[in-house]
Amino acid sequence: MAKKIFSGVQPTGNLHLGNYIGAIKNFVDLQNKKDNQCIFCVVDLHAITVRQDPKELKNNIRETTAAFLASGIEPEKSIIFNQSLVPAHSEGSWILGCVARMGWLNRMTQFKEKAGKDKEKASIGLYIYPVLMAADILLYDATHVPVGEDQKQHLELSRDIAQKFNLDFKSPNFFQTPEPLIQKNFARIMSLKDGKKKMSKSDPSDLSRINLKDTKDEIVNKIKKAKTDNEDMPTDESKLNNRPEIENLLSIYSSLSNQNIKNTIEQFSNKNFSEFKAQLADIVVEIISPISEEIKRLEKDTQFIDDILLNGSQKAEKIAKLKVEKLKKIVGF
Ligand code: AQP
Repeated sequence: MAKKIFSGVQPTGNLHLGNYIGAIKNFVDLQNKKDNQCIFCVVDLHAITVRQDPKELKNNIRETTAAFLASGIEPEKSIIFNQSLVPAHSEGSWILGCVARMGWLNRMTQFKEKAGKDKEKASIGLYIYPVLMAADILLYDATHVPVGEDQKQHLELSRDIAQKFNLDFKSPNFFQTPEPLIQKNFARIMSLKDGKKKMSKSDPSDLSRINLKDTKDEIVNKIKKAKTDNEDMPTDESKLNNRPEIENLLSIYSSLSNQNIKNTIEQFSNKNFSEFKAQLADIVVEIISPISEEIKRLEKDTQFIDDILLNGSQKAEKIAKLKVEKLKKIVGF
């Protein structure tokens, strides 16, 4: 069945291997499946829920777009745009915010993690982030949303909002209830320094992640320094228990070589860690370096990137504006 796909990435800098494996790589596969209609959004409205330097934000919007293109997302096949160019997202979000319940938002673990102990000082935007995400998805009648596991809870909230709206306004089927598309095995790539923490843009240690713009030497060095333990390479999956760092490195290798973790374990079971790490570095360099070089090349042509975004936003606007107009009519405006 044809799928309508919507997903987004925040232009918050330091795009990393977790974003690639958990999201962008999957976007490319979905785009290349027959009949899928894909919309990939640089979610800049989401980015400002935490303080951004305006100049850096502009660069990061272009960098994220360049990463999409360099990874294989094609503007001829998919709609690529940045969220702030389509006002319907903000308008829709306000209306949906009047449908969502405080109790639902209070359960969102990402807000708790990002706001930390001092949640009184967090922005309201950070708190209502999932409502904007619901608008992003629902305005395009997306049927499927590829996300990393960390976003699953937000997607469930989008479904709740859609259902409550349809019920409250007696408009059955006005909003689709979108399904998450979460990769089974490699949904969460972990920090290279701590296998219990996800690889993240905001980790203060650059050694915790492989950035999509890292050079070959940086990649090799980071993998060399990645945390392991004193035990041997595992010989089967049961030996991965309580070895999150090893599981993570094996997952990265498996994902990039398109094989399951069982095969990777078999491939390296009689090798030592330095041999495994050398081959892991090779495959990361092989996949990431061309992307990295292409991002750097594309970023220099700011006009080209801006044109792609403007073009994409015109296509997106056509769809989202129509839906918001219907939405306004239903609520009585
Ligand atoms: N470590 C990860 N493993 C797998 N998928 C990941 N994603 C993010 N980190 C991992 C997925 O990438 C997509 C885009 O993420 P985002 O940029 O919108 O925001 P994020 O999840 O907040 O990214 P970070 O790196 O975790 O940023 P900070 O440090 O600011 O919190 C999403 O589909 C996400 O699931």
